[in-house]
Amino acid sequence: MEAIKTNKRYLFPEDYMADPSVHVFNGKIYIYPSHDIELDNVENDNGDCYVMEDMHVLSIDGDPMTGKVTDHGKAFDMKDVPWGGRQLWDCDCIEKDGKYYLYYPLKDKNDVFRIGVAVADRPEGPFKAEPDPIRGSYSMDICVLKEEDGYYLYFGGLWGGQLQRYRDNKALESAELPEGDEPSLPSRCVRLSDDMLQFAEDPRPIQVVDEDGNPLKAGDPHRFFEASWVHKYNGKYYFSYSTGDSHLLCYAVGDNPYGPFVYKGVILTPVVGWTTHHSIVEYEGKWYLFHHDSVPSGGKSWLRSLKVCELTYDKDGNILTIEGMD
Ligand code: FUB
Repeated sequence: MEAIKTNKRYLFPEDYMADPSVHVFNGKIYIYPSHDIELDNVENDNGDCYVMEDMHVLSIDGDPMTGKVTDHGKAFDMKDVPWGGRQLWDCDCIEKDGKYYLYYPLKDKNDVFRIGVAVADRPEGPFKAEPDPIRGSYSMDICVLKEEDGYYLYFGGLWGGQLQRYRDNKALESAELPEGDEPSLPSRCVRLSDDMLQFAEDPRPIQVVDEDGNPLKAGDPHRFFEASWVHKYNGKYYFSYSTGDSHLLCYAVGDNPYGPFVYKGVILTPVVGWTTHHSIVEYEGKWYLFHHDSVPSGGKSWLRSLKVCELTYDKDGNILTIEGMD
């Protein structure tokens, strides 16, 4: 695959942060990242090296490539979550009627990922946690899409993200991870209730399909693994995601929030570090890819740094693949 080299900026060299969920609120870019913690290496397939406990909100004055980055300080801490156990992973935030809703995945006291909501009056928080997780929630990696008819929450991730423990929104006796030619496991999408605090329906599977409408296979290096993100471009819905163990950011295009989404290509080739994770945002007529890598920590996968670069579409709406290693 041919990848273009782009000018990239490390956004916050002062600290290790990852998994940027980015939105424009009141004309300004706000970043909702995970907050990595230094620890002895416990890298494994369960993601035990990702032990984040709190999160800060960052904002950028103007152009994301050059504007001043402000750290608004700690906006949320898992110790304020009554049901919380460990591992505060990738959050997202959305505005409704002047309130800001932070959706976060956190393991409960039984080490099972659930999704919680915390509410603030300002985009930078502080966010106050609701007393219980969302009923029927599971797995991790959140993205929220605001549409005219409501709000749609995307979630799910394999391996340490625990998605393989569920089918049809019910917990299995034991995890089942498809392999080879079996259909890959899909991300989920669910419409939120009017008060933004619960699911308004059962989560639905988000299928990434090939040009013939067949779900990508479990053995396909381009299949969904984690890090769902959805944005709109020219009236189409772009579902993008990480492929996990093949270390790509890929995308697929559909006609509505639930898909199906037809696989289109690679957004970002592998970066330094095991994980890759992102968001895609338009700001003042230009498009940007926010992501992370582990270059500044010398390749430690659990100590990641936030980056941004411009993202380009061709005349047919295809995203040009970006080189991850530069
Ligand atoms: O940051 C912890 C996990 O690593 C995220 O939830 C995944 O998407 C990966 O970036």
